[in-house]
Parts: sequence; C-alpha cells; structure tokens
Amino acid sequence: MQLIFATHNQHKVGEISPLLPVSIKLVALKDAGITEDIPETADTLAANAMQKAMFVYEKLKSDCFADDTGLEIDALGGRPGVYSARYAGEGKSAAKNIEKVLIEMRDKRSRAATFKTVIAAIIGGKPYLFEGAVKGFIAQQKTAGENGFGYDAIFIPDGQMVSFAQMSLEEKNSLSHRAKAVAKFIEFLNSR
Ligand code: ITT
Repeated sequence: MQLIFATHNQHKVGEISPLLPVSIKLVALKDAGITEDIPETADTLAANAMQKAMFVYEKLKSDCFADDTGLEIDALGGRPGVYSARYAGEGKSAAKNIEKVLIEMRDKRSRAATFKTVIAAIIGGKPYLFEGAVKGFIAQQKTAGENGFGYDAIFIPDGQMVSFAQMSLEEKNSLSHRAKAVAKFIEFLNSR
C-alpha cells in the first residue's frame, strides 16, 4: 500500500522509513505535490496530528498519516509539550528551544520528562490515532552527540546512560516514543 507522510521534517521520515514493512511505500509530501506549510493550530498533540493528516487527506483523498510530537517536562508543568516546535519562537530553532529549556530547568532538581508522539492516520477515509511515549530526564546541559534532532541532545531515556543524540538510529528506534507509536500503527495496518 501507499501512504503519504504529512510532514516537512526529514528527520521523522528518516526514523520511520526503516520501521515500515516493505509492503508499505512511503510517499513524501513534496512527491505528492504539497509544498506549503501545514497548519498546526490545535492545543493537543492528537488534534494537531489529525489536523495535519486531514489537510493532506482533503487535498488528495489518499491514505496518509501525520506525527505530532512533544516533550513534556514535569517541573515545567508539561511544557513545552504541544508547543515544542516553536518553544523559543517562530524560527523553530532546535538550538534556541534547547537553550530556553535549559535556562528554565537551571534550578530544578526534578528533571523527569516524557517524549510523546501521536500518529494520526486516515485509512480508507477513516481517522485513527496511535500513541507512543518514553520516560526519561533532562540533562544538565547539552550532551555530546550529533545524532537525532530537536531536543534529542538533552533527553536521556530512563535506564540509559546517554541521550538520544548519542545513539545510533537503531538504538533510538528501539526505545523511542515515535517507534512505539509506529509499532501500534503497523499492528493496526496488519490486522485489517
Ligand atoms: P511536522 O509538523 O512537519 O511533522 P515539526 O518539526 O514541526 O514537523 P512537530 O510539530 O511534531 O514537528 O514538532 C515537535 C518538536 O519537537 C520539534 O521542535 C521537533 O524538533 C521536536 N521533536 C520531534 N520529535 C523529536 C524527537 O524524536 N527527538 C527530539 N526532538 C523531537
């Protein structure tokens, strides 16, 4: 089957592609002819993911899905959460987002956080949601490691010694919020 992935974030494509069975052909937005920004104006991950998937479905009437992800930090009352992408402003700069979180977390002893991904899929014209989460904590400062993207250099999953930015793609995919949501999505597709 063919699935359009409603994202402009190539890192997400890079993480999800190797998790999909060969029977699923992933189609990038630009290959589906969509180059404009997709609005994400809702205030939950699920509603944002569905907004992105519906945007594509309404244009193309094809099976598609979107991923909305947020980093929820306990000591910050769940922020940046659904506002993760633009936490430090419209520029969506990962470096600035990380800097803002580290400043807000400077005096915080409790550093627990959860990465959450919600996948919204429209399959055969019907909407579905799949969630994945991983608990961990926020590092005192940016760790070494250039892998991953976004907040990966400050997130250390529980039970691990290193951040997502220090892990290979395979290691991150064996633990991550996104990989867990994708696994549920694949299970659903296989059960149809
Ligand atoms: P699309 O909406 O086009 O899919 P986006 O980058 O805007 O791409 P989100 O709305 O889901 O994606 O934004 C989530 C924010 O969290 C954004 O700043 C990402 O860089 C970051 N993020 C998402 N997944 C992440 C991951 O696995 N590790 C670290 N940071 C991540």
